[in-house]
Amino acid sequence: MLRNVALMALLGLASTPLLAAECSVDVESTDQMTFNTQAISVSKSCKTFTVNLKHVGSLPKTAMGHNWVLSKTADMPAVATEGIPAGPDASYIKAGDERVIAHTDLIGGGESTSVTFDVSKLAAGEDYSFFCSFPGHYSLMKGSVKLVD
Ligand SMILES: [Cu+2]
Repeated sequence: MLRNVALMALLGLASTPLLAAECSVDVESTDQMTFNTQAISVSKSCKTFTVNLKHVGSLPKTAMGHNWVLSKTADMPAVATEGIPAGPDASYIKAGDERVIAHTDLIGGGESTSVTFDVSKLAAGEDYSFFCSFPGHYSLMKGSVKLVD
């Protein structure tokens, strides 16, 4: 009996962070102009999805700033290029750019930020990407975002 209670408690502890993790992801970015992931799966069962972005490097955001931007893959080059004139204070995102589904602020070494978006903004069968819109970064800093069951 005691053993069962202990086992249940253990299972309860183990399952709580797992469930919580399903609707969020931790992404790290570096001084080497990389993200530590190339693919993010978003479960259809999530109402909202949160991306926690951390810059694990030490370079300032003026030299090696990073953000996390979500758009359709086909829109990525234009969103990144047209975002450059907006500058770092606008996170290199053109004001009112409706192709941007979600984005974080631009951060530098040692900083963290996050963004939460409605999963209903993603359509099944559409091709989405995440990327960094800091000038010149999206050629290396990008990956796929997939809506999954
Ligand atoms: Cu970057």
